[in-house]
Amino acid sequence: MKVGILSDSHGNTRAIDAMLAHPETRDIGLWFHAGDVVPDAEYLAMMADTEVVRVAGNCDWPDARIQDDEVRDVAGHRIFLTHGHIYGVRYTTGMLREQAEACGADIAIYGHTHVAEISPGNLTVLNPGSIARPRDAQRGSFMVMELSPAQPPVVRLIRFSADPAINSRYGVLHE
Ligand SMILES: [Mn+2]
Repeated sequence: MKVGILSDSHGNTRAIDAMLAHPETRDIGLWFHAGDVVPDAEYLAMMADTEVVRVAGNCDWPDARIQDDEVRDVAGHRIFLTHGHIYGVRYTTGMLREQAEACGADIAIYGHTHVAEISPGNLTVLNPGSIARPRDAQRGSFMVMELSPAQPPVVRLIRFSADPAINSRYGVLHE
């Protein structure tokens, strides 16, 4: 199962359009949006015609239908999704890790920092960065993850720009 991961799109649907134009996104069966903002997750679900698991970020309006955390079982893995601000991720991912492990997750996804992270281990911790307002590079980023039962997740960070001229200058990086 191929899963897409993004966060912190902050209303930039042009960046979502550009992401969906990337060939890596064609066969994604499920998306995770780690918050900021939920309407973007709804836009993505409509444009990709795929379910998007979403959580509330600190920039999202309170909505009883949107939780702070979601837990989803996919292809033999348990994924914990949260924006991260309620776990203080700007300082440490310790509290986030504890909560994910308490849920029995082997993969934790968060956002909020706009800085991408891939930390493998018994608990794989992932932050896709921001597709709209990156703080770790000039260009935004998202992730694709291949999940198979009893296999560690295979994760790739993809950097791209919504501006085709910038992509042709730098190429689309796979990290
Ligand atoms: Mn945030």
